[in-house]
Amino acid sequence: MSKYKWSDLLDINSKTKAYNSPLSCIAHIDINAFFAQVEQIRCHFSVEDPVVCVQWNSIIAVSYAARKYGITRMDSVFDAMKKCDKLVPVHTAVFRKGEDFWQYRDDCGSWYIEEDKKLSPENFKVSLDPYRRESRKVSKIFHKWCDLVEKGSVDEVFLDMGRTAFSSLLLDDEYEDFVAIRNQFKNGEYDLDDYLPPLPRNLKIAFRAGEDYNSEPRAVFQDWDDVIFCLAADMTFKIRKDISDVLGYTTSCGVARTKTMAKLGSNFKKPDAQTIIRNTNIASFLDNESSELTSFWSMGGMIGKELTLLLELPSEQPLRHIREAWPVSSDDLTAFIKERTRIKTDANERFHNLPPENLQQLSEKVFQLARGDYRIPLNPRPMIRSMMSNKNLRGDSCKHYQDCLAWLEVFSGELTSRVKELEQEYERIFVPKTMSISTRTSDFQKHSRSSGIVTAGVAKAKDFMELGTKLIKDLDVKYGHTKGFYPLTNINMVISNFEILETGKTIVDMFGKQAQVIRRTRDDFLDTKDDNLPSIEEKFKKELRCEPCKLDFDDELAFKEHSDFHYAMKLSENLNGVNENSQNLSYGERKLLFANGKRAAVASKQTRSKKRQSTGSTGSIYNYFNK
Ligand code: DCP
Ligand code: CA
Repeated sequence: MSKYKWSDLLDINSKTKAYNSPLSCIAHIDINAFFAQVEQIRCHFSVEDPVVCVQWNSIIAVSYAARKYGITRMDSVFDAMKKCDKLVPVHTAVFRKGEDFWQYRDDCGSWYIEEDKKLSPENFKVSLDPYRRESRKVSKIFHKWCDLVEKGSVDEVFLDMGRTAFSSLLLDDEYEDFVAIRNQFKNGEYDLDDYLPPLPRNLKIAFRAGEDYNSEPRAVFQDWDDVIFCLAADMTFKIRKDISDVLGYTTSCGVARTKTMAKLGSNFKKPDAQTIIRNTNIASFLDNESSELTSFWSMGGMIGKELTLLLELPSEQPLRHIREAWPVSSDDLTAFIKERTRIKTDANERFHNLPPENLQQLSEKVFQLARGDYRIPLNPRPMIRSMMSNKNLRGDSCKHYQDCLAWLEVFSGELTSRVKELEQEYERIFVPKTMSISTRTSDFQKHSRSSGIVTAGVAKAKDFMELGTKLIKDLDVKYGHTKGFYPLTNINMVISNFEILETGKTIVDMFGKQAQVIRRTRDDFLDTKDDNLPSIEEKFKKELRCEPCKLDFDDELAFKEHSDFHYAMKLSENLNGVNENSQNLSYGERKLLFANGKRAAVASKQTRSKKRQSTGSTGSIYNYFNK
């Protein structure tokens, strides 16, 4: 008998419940030596060429071929050239001062002898746009395969593998090992509180060589979680192959039950590898692979260091110590942390990153992290709050007002194209409402000015430049004549307070409650004459359509009544059963309920009993999804 229940399994088929299910399965995928791979592929070098991506004299990404020479990000390009005489340094794209577009200047860089090829930071600004573009291409592939993707950074994502694993196990016919459980599921011969059946004997599925972290080693397939990880690993392999086939990038991947464990997994073997940390191997992974509290993402900074000190964690197997010293609940750990904080405070030792009001929450987190059980949901659409274009200035590159304008030109160009990219990514219009310009003098005096952005429509580079000019003028008038203001050491432009407007007809609010979405089309804003703008009411009118019934409504009340009718019907079907032709089912519900063309009458909730249901019914599923 399995230790997991049917409800645990069904939970992974829900985007909102999956991360919390005992059968949760998360993948983390990170692109190897990202910027270096982008440059290697763009410039048609081979994987064996020791490419490094350079910003001025610094190396910001090291290809795995270059790592063989002991080159790291800490080396300057000159140090790296000493370590490897075949080194292939490639400089990032750059904006030239006074221009609002970026360019690659592939025959330039600080390592060239000719002065005019040196790309001085006084006259150029690095552009990371090419990497963001590649990142978006990779994102598209992730979204093609997976319905819940969280972008961790420019080159890493978390994927909730719940639905794909669920489908592989119960809906697809690809894996012949699972005919029995699939039939049990399709015929509704289970109750949500039942334990899952034992694993079939002699499973044909298998992990690829080296991908199952199994240092002890333990039996590979003990329960359904192992099966789910294996099916998910099959899928992440396909996703990674797709990325490599289409875009050429190699990636590393981790698969585990939580985001933090999956991230440790992807970091474990690089490049071009995947590591699966099954639930049974979590403790041995954490203890045998030198993991510390600070190894966890979000614990890497001062909080992790202060906690390590406060808890007096040993240098050997510190996480095992946490599990063994506080075996039962995080309450004991909280009490311990509180007591230690009191003693340390009395001794005048301060822990600035451990405020008392957060201790309970923090100790719960530590308790769970040490067990590989810190569960947090994936956030598919983090809300964009602001966007900055920044330039650290050297020497005399910004010694008067005109120089400031030349940099504002660069910032306006960069921010406009970033807003456009954001619009393409989210299929929404983003209108920033606030701008601020900040400056820093050589004696670290900071000044800034901000203002609302008033535009007739979509903000354009010209608007940013105009407002930026006004703001910098204010600063110049007030401080420009004071000693030490020029030359500036930093100047930046920040746009924020985005209004997000819908471009299409979809009614899905991508940002949930994080932002207010207003429904208009981009064309509305590109129209120069305000008289041409359709009113919001008119726009809403066009949206009053019931897709299942293919009916348009003229007024909102009638539309609402019609929607209420569907809602009532759905409730009724939930109680009394549904048939395949119902207009109240979503595509997903229909697919799930009537998979493979099998017609399934749904039993009513009232007749559902604790007992197994008879064949021919998938009542539990439907009721379950409608809870
Ligand atoms: N990056 C940077 N400066 C840093 C760290 C990173 O400019 N201090 C950029 C360059 C990297 C990209 O971010 O290519 C992704 O960072 P990673 O930490 O993921 O490093 P890499 O992808 O380069 O290497 P790895 O294969 O170890 O992930
Ligand atoms: Ca990376």
